[in-house]
Amino acid sequence: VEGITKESTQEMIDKVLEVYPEKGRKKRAPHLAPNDGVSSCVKSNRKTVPGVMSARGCAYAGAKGVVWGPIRDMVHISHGPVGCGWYSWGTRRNLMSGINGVTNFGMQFTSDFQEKDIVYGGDKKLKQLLEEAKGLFPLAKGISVLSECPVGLIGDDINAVAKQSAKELDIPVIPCNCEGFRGVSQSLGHHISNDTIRDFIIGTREFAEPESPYDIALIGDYNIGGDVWSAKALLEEIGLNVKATWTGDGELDRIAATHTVKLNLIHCYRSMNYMCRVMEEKYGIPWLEFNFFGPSKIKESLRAIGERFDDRIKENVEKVIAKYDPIMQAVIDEYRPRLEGKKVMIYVGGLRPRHTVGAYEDLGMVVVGTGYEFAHGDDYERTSPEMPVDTVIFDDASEFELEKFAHQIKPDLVASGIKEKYVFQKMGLPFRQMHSWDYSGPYHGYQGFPIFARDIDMAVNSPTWSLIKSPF
Ligand code: ICS
Repeated sequence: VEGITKESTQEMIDKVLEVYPEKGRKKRAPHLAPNDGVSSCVKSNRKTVPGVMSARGCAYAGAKGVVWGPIRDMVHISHGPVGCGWYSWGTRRNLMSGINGVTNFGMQFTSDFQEKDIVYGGDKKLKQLLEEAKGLFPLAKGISVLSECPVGLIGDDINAVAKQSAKELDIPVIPCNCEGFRGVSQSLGHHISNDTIRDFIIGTREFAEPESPYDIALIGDYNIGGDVWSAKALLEEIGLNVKATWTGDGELDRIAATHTVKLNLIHCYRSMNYMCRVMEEKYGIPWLEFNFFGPSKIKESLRAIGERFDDRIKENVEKVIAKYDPIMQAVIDEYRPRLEGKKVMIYVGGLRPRHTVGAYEDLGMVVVGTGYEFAHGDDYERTSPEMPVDTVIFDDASEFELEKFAHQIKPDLVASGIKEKYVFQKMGLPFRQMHSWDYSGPYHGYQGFPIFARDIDMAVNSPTWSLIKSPF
C-alpha cells in the first residue's frame, strides 16, 4: 500500500506504546506488528493486560451467544444472575425460522440468581426451572444449561442436576460449564461448547432422512442477518444436500446427525475447528475451510468445494458461477467507482478480520489494518497472506490503540463492533458494524454481496460527513 512501509508501521506502533507504563508496554508490544505476509507475526490468545480497555467477551458469551444460542429448537438457559441472559438476548442477530415458542425458542430463560441462591446453592432452583421450561414449552427438543460465573464460584453441580432432570423429564438436558471467568476470552466458550455438543448430541438421536453422497454440513455459520439462508441456498444450487447448519438456525436432530455427512464445510474456523477435527478423527469425515464473502472468494470456494465431489457437482459449480458472474459484475460496476482506493481498518472477533478482506478488494478498496479480539496463532497465520504487506496487525487491541492507529492511517471506513462505533463516528469516520451487520445482512454468498456493497457505499459516501467537523 502506498505510503505504508514496515518502518512507518513500526514507528506508529512504537508511538502508541510510548504512553503505557513499562510493564504494560512490554506486554502489549508483541501483540502489534507490521504484516510480514507469510506468518503469524503477533502474539495472541493471552490474558488481557489489566487496566487496558479490551473489547473481548467471556466464555459464557462464547457458549450462549455464539455456539448454543442459535440452535433454534432448544431452550437455552442462562444459569445465574439475570444480567448475562438479558444482555446476550438477540443482540447478535442470529436469525431463526419457525414460530417462537413452538418451533423456535429464541427468548430469554434465566434462573435469575438471588443472594440466597449464592449462599445456599442454586441446584434446586435449576431443577425447578427445568421442569417449568419443559411444562411451558413441551415442543422444545432439548435444554442447554449455560453457567454464568457465580455457578462455578459457589461450586454448584449442574451436571448432576442435568442428568437427573433429563431422566425425569425425558428430554436432553445439556450442562455446559462455560463460566465467564474461564480462559481469556469468548474463545474458550466456543471450545467448551464444541466439547459438550460432541459429548451430548452427536450420534445420540435417530434422524429419518436417507443418506446421500452429497450430504454436507455447514459449520461455523450463525445466520447473522440471514447468512445461513444465503449460504445454504447457494450450496443447494450446486447440488449439495445441507444436512445440518452449525449452529445458525440450527436444529438438534440435524446437528446430532452430522456424523453421517460426507464433508464438513467450515466458514468460521475459529469457533468450530474443534468439531471438525473431532468428526475427522472419530468418523473419518474430511473438512474444508471456505469463504463466502465477496464474489472472488465465493468463486474460489465453490471450485474448491466442487473438487471434493463428482463431475455433476463440478459442472453445477461452473453453471452457478456463470449465472452469478454478470450479476456480481453489475454490482461492482455500480459501486466500485464510488469506493475505489478507499481505505478500511478492520477490528472484529476471530474470523471476519481476514475473511472480509477479499470482499472490500472486490469493491476496489484497500484494507490498511486488521486485527482480532480473540484469534489464535492459526488465525493470524491465515491472515498474513490475505493482507497487504507492512500493514498493521493488532491483537486484542485497546480502544486507545485503535484510536491512535486511525489518526495515523486515516481510514475512510472503520469496520468493527458496537463498542467502537460511536468513538469513530465522533471522530468523523464512516463506520460499519461488522458483528451484527448493523441491522442489515445477509453478507454471505451471492445474495449477500449486493447488500454488503450497498451498505459500504452508504456509510462511506454519506453526505453527512461533509456537514460535520469533528473536534477529535
Ligand atoms: Fe466466528 Mo461478533 Fe462469528 Fe467471528 Fe465468532 Fe463473534 Fe460473530 Fe465475530 C464472531 S463465531 S459474535 S465469525 S458471528 S465469537 S461477529 S469468530 S466476534 S468475527
